[in-house]
Amino acid sequence: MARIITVGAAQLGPIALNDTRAQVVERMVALMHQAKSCGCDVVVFPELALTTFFPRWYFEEQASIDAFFEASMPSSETQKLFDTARTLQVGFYLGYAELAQEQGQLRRFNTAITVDKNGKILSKYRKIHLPGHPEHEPWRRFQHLEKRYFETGNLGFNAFQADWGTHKKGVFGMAICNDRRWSETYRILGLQAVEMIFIGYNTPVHNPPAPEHDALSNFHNELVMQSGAYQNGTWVVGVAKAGIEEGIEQIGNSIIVAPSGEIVGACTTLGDELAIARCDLDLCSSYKNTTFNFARHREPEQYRMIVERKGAIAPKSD
Ligand code: CDT
Repeated sequence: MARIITVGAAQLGPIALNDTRAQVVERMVALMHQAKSCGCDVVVFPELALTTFFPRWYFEEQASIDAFFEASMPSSETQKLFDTARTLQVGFYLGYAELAQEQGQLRRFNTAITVDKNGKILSKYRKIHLPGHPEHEPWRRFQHLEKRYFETGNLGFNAFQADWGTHKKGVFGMAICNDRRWSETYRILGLQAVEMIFIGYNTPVHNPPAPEHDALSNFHNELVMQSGAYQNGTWVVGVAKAGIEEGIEQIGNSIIVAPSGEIVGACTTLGDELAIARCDLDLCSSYKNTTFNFARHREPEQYRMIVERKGAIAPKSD
């Protein structure tokens, strides 16, 4: 019996600086209702889905920064997402800025959670690859201050079991935005036999340090997720916060990628939109048991020796 998960890529259009959480949650709940009517088991929302992509702005006051963070999840403003999950029996992946209290210290992470059909948090991930720069760089048309506002995630890439219903059990993983450009993200999850990876993102079309990449931003978006899916025999669901947000153009191009590397579902607008696909998790084994049978064909000992011999880690630069 096939294990079919119907997944929704719940893309969001722009969120303005002064939009309230309640306004955004209403838009998300509308997408969840649409997802329910399409038979979805789970929907994937973008990275930092509850607010505008605030790392594009330099704020001096910590209080102004903290206004974008959630000190609890669910909070009074996000509780409606959890209630809707339970009522509709539709799970979700949600990206948000997390203000955590750990060992008596306030810590800030770019975080994602996966929530089951009963509104229970199944797993939490904190973004590991933080792009951008830590200091204000006034030459840029806009900033990318993730290295200033967040700490590197400290939870690792942990695949987890999720059971979305009869014949709907599988191994899932999460990543956030820039993580999708790194092969390690997929491979660490692939080594844990992941069958579907959820990824939310906010990607400006313009990359100030490398404007020559701008015209390739959709191509690169597809390239990394398609190759990550194929090379690890896993489904990948990548979802954007899209469109012109606070004057900055962000890519859409939310896609659902099969273990073959083929795109089987895609958003076509830059606004709130749901793309769906019926994903057979058993398709993963066709790749995991043949071309990408890790136990048979990977050569980790060789890789280790090559790295040790050549010192093959590139020096750090911007
Ligand atoms: N949010 C995030 O991680 N965005 C980065 C922009 C980097 S500039 C190419 C991304 O990798 O999409």
